[in-house]
Amino acid sequence: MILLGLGSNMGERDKNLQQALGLLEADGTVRIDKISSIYETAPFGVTDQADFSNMVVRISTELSPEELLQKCIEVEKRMGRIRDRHWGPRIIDMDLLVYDNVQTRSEMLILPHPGIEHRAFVLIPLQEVAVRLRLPDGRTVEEMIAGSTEISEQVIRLWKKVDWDSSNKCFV
Ligand code: PH2
Ligand code: MG
Ligand code: MG
Repeated sequence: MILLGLGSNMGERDKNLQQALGLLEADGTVRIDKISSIYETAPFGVTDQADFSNMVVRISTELSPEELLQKCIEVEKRMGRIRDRHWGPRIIDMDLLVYDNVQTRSEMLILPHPGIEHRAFVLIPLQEVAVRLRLPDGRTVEEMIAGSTEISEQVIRLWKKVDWDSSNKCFV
């Protein structure tokens, strides 16, 4: 199971998510299998910035984890993302959360993503697309949500339920 987390808090947030998914699928190396609803979430970490739209998607690809990360960075660049402030406002952010059972800790890429268990904006949408997911330590998504007070303190609300139309590369 390969999972990506997407977020946007600049411009037309939902359109940005849609455009990112379209670009991700554009060259045929990535297929989107399931997408979560879009959630509106309070900024986490750096809090003096606008609310985010966040979602999680499950994909299939023959790309390696490093190639997939590169692809995500390319999409972010094509959409005009400028990396200035760490954790600051962004048009689009695409994070590789889980890649099958791969565990890695290189300078470029940590898998599974170390933020998963701390972030409601990842765990709540994850429930929709990956109920059966277990992290390498055996924990399920439900257990991570239930076992954490920090998660229940984060502000997150269901914003839009959407489906993905692969042939037209848009939300329906
Ligand atoms: N991403 C961050 C930092 N804080 N907060 C929310 N709500 N959603 C995000 O996607 C997000 C964040 C760094 O990538
Ligand atoms: Mg991120
Ligand atoms: Mg990122």
